[in-house]
Amino acid sequence: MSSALHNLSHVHNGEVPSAKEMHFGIAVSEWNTEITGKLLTGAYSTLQKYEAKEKNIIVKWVPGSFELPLGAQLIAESHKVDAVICLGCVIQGETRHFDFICSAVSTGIMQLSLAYDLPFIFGLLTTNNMQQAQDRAGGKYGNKGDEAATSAIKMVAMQQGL
Ligand code: DLZ
Repeated sequence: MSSALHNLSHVHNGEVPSAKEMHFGIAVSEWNTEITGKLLTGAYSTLQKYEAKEKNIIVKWVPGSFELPLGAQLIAESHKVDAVICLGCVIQGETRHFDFICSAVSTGIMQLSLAYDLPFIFGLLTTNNMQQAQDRAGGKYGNKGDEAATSAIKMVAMQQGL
């Protein structure tokens, strides 16, 4: 979990390999765009920081986080990608909607990874309020998009190295 001790934008374990020859998809949710736009900026710029080419990064928007697994699957089926990064922000409300969305998205993304033998990365913020989301979307705890991008690069390198 991100905190004062774990900044999402810092690479904590090992070096990040070059992404020069890698292809990425990014599925991003329109809900809480104020946050998800920043996650997208973080993920995109981090991929570029590690040399991914713009032409090798495809971005597709979906209506809400619940649609991220299908959106990611459609990207994987229609484009040559080595990994798909899923970006969304679910904020706790008064109803149990939060629990159902978070559970469905996390299970859906994990199932995609195993079914496709491809890294589908969980770049979802699941927070109690907007402030916690802002803190993790380029705020004091870094950017979940950065973390998702470095995870994607590391997993592609790991898979290609086998
Ligand atoms: C309906 C809904 C609600 C209440 N909250 C969020 C949220 O905080 N974050 C998010 O990404 N999406 C939310 N949604 C929309 C659902 O993810 C989904 O798009 C709709 O239920 C339609 O399937």
